Amino acid sequence: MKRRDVIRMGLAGAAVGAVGVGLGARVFAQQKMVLKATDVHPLGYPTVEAVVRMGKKLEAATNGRLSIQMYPSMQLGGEKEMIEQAQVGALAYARISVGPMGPIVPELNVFNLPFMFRDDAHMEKVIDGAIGDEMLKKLSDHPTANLIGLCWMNAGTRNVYNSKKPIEKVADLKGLKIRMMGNPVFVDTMNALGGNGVSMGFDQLINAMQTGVVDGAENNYPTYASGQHFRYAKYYSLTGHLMIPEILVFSKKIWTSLPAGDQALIAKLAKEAQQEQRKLWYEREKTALEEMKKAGTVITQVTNKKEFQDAVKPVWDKYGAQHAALIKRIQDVK
Ligand code: GTR
Repeated sequence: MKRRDVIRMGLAGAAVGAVGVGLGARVFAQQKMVLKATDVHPLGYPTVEAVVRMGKKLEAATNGRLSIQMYPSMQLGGEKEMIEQAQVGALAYARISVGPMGPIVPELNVFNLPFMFRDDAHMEKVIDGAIGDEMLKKLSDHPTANLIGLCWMNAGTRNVYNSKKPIEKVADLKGLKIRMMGNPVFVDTMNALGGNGVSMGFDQLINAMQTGVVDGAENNYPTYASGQHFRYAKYYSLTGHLMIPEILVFSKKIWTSLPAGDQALIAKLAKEAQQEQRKLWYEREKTALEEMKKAGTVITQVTNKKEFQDAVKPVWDKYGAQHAALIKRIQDVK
């Protein structure tokens, strides 16, 4: 068998698998390459749909040479696993929350502080502007993260839900075991609010709610509705404690094997996806809320938001102090 045929065979199975063999980008430029992408959410979810649409554009722009194969619904594991797979080049695109990226790139943790953004418009101005670009670059330039930050996506506001009771005030959280994303800032946030924050991957959450390992979790409407979490935790309270953008990352290992033209195309399409996902997001927030109501979710307003904001002050002291200048810049975005 000729060397070229061997390469072809490798590429047919998993394009990304061939990256490690140390061949020049010139050889690959001619070859078909299927870029694997993954997301914890199901097909049709705004983040998934945006990446699927991006794949179609990529395919059209390269006459089918580059395409994206989407693995939705945690088929490749939770977000921690997705990050690891992108880092080693086992997949190309991972659409993850900024949540689990905070421990890897410290500056990103500023987006993970409770009550950091005033509202969606504020968050969008930050991610669409200079700070958003700088943060993506920080990630891409990070010496050991091994990821390229491509773009941001909307993820609305996260609220607490549980199987026991409505949360109206901070004291109502006392004793409740609430699943938080794997990042100490979130566990500390829940603990500061008087609950018991339990760090856990998204892929373990349903089982944990079913078995009572946790009493609930916290998330935006679309995640709660798409994951049918109302089946396990019907009290959804508008605590609004976190507003965390999503991030689309790309494996640096695969990125560096691509010719500059392909890199530029992938980067451009990602920027377009950032805006496209936003439209899908607001539509899905509305339908998710309807699904929640139909499913009998008990939606509760908190009586005094400031009480919640005051309670998380220790989290700001612990995680925000070293990023005071960046925080000020974010707050100054009007
Ligand atoms: C969702 C987000 C996911 C994941 C999940 C979680 O809002 O879209 O990427 O981070 O939250 O709580 O783990």
